[in-house]
Amino acid sequence: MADLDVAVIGAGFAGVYAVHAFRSAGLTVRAFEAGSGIGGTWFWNCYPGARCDVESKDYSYSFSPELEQDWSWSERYPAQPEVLRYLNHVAGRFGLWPDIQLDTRVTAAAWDARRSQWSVTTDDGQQRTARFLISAVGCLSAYQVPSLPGLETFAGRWYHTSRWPRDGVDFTGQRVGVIGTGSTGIQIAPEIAAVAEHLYVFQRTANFAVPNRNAPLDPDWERAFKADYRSYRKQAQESFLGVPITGTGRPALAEPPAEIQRTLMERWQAGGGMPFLGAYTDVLVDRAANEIVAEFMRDRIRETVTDPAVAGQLLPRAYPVGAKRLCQSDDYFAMFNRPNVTLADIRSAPVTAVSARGLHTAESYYELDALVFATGFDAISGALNRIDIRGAGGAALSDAWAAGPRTYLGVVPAGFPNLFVVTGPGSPSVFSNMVLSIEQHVEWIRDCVLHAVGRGHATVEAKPSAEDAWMAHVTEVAYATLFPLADSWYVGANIPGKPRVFTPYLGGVGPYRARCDAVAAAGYEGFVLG
Ligand code: NA7
Repeated sequence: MADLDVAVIGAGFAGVYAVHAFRSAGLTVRAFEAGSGIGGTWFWNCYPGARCDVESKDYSYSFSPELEQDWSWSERYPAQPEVLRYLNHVAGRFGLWPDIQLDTRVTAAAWDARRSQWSVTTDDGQQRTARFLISAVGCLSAYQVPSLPGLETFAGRWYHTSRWPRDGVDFTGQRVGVIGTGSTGIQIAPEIAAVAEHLYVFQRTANFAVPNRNAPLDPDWERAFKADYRSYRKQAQESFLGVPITGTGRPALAEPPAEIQRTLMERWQAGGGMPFLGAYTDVLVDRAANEIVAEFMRDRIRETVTDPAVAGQLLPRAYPVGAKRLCQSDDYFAMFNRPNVTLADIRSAPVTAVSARGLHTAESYYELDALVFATGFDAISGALNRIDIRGAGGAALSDAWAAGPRTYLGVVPAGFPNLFVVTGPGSPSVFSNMVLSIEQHVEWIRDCVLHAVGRGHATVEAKPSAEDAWMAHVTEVAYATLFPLADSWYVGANIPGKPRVFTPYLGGVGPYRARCDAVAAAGYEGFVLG
């Protein structure tokens, strides 16, 4: 008899909801969380300026109408501390703490075929057994620091944004370098510029960013919105991104140029990436349409940044807009008008070394007191690959995923019985409102487990043929778009040596949910229940 029905790895949005969902279904469950608090990515990424790029009304659980009504978000886009407060509120409100074990990292998990259970090892030396194992490790949790020669000799302090000191860092009067200009770099740089003596932004790839137009939420708006929250959530579930967006429904290439400019400007003024990119139907599938939107955005940089040479370096040209995660910021480009900010192009003059007092590039030397890595993550598969997971016959998950991560239906890797991956490779995950996709996955996994247990089955396995067919479908959909053209973390291009495979599912949240439901309704087609 296993210690637990369900063991959950991680206690971010996915792990917290999994504890609630399985416990409410009458199963014993325990989440093991490496952090000293819950929140996952929202726990670790506590750097200044950290903010969600999905609106708070969407980036919140929908499973409880009462929670939805009681909780009030203070801003349109929630800042990291507020997201963390929300998750702690949820854990308290639903009494989840007894089933969440903090400060405990899962280091290994092995399938015991004889007993049909997982044996889960944690870094406190304990071993637990569970009938089902659920990965809730998140898509962006395995952070990466580039290996720069001489970094160990640096006399100042260096930080990765995803392991930010919880007491904060005072950069007052310091010369600070930030490496990385993705979503994180773009959020943290203006915060540092506001206090540092000088900020050097080391840019390898110029990025697109739309304004947030973040603002406090008006209580009257909130009251009116909440009166119909249920039907809004339903629209979200059926939508493409997990957020209801109203586009024009027309291709840009069929629109008069002046009309395109008017539409884009209207959406630019309103703020937010999804409505902006979703204005026209062809922007993410047609190079020419994409270029119209890209040029509109370059014009906004040209008119914001006063030094034309700096503006020129900031113009993104390396990839189609949207093919990397679209950044959102109200103040990033204007920051370059400050006298204490310097942009350094490390594409043309790469970093060669770090020494005691600063950073060397092929062209210059920058004296620094502190260095900040906003260099991202070994995304989607990195966190799971760092755990020694052994499935049927002792096969390692990291071997099964050596040519790229794979699952059937975005949730179950073939060869790993009773292992479910929340927002796994092959699911909409990072191309959707994550909270909504997490809820959909957790509920689907719960129902699958209850179906198996209720019929006396000990195991749920994905057929290898079903996994092959699903991943072929994921690839086919992706290659009908412009997404694979960018060297992004979506394809693993940010991690040296990682196989270039596009694994998020671009078929849309609504159609994906319908597919998952159809598989369940057909008695879990593509799975073997043993
Ligand atoms: P990202 O989006 O992966 O951005 C990382 C940034 O760091 C990006 O500008 C990279 O340049 C740069 N980078 C990475 N490695 C290096 C090295 N070795 N040298 C120089 N520059 C480097 O991570 P974020 O944390 O900003 O955002 C991750 C997600 O979190 C985001 O998409 C949202 O969904 C939330 P590159 O573009 O690769 O040339």
